[in-house]
Amino acid sequence: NYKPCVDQFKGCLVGALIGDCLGAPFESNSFTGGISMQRITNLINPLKLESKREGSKRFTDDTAMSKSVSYSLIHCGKFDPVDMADRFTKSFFDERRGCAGGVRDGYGGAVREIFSLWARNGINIENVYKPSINQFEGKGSYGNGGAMRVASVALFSKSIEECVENARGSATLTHAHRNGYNGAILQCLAVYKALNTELICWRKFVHELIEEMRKIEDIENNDKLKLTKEEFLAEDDYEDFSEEEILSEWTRSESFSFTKQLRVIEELLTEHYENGKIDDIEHVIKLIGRDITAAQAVTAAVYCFLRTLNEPIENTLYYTISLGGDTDTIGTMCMAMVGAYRGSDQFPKSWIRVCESHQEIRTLGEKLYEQKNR
Ligand code: R7I
Ligand code: MG
Ligand code: MG
Repeated sequence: NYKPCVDQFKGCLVGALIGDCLGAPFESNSFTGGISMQRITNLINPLKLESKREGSKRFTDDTAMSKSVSYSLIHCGKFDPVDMADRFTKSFFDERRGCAGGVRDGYGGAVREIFSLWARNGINIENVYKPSINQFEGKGSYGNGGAMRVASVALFSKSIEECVENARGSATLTHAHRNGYNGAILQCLAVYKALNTELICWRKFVHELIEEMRKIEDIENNDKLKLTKEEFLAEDDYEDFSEEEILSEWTRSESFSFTKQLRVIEELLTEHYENGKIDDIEHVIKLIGRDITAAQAVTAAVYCFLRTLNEPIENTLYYTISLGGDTDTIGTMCMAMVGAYRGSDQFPKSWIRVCESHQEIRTLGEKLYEQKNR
């Protein structure tokens, strides 16, 4: 029975911080192609960053909210929705007041409304989930915000079952759409497995995630989820749509499931590892995507992690950023997996040093380790 060490706990949170801080400058939300490797390595190769000031790369909402999740779990010793919501709200408004050096970048539009409602109405166990449930005509947000902040839930939880419950609960505070919280569950399970597997085999890793998500998404009992992507597309005329627009329709549809997208990941990885196919970023963008939905971003993070599993650790972030789109968030999720698997010692020192609050983040990893091993 494998027992992860403290460096993996630190690595998970430090990785998430690096992905956010170094991925953020590349974030784009328009339908543009990938980003060239040359541009990426020019800007963030470890040598280049050695000359930058310590802490000069600022984190965004991804890390701001992750910190609240970590502090809440450490303080309460369990997932407490009211305490967590309270920390999200305080951190959002404190930073807006300039307490931490000015406005924090990047919060989603819908999630800001939730903070305002919590601040106005007060937070208690009866009303804490109401704002998120009421969003988007009662459907809830399918943004990736529940998943982007879930890594420490994986460090904290002691079993798959605990991961599922805590990830669902913490994500639903702001993301009540099925894809919003199921994406957080998938991200949490991927980090949990990365942390607790001594030697990862990509095929086994994907298989196990498919089996877990099949149960969680309850595919067998939902007729819409039974539709394949091809069957879904056959129901309408998408002739004038670009491939990325078609993917957007699919990933926002009622027929989307993570289970199905994990099978797409499996196929892409087979092409890469077994058939020796040359990488085609545009192909990956068309099949998986990389936008602000949990549906696209979480699957992209899992794919990038497994695609670069045995390469130098820098390549994982370079590859992730090369997809373009929501680079800070896919970066933070993917690098949380890498860090949980390989430990914080594996990251280039200059990468850690340039990130804002890297000491504080490392300490949070240590505390979560101590809490689990007490
Ligand atoms: O998901 P969320 O916290 O945003 C996280 C992203 C990350 O990339 C961060 O780095 C940051 O850049 O933002 O915030 P939400 O506001 O819940 O969701 C993000 C956006 O997705 C919303 O502002 C909406 O534009 C869109 N969205 C939806 N649109 C239509 N219908 C989310 N859910 C829906 C929906 O159900
Ligand atoms: Mg962000
Ligand atoms: Mg983002």
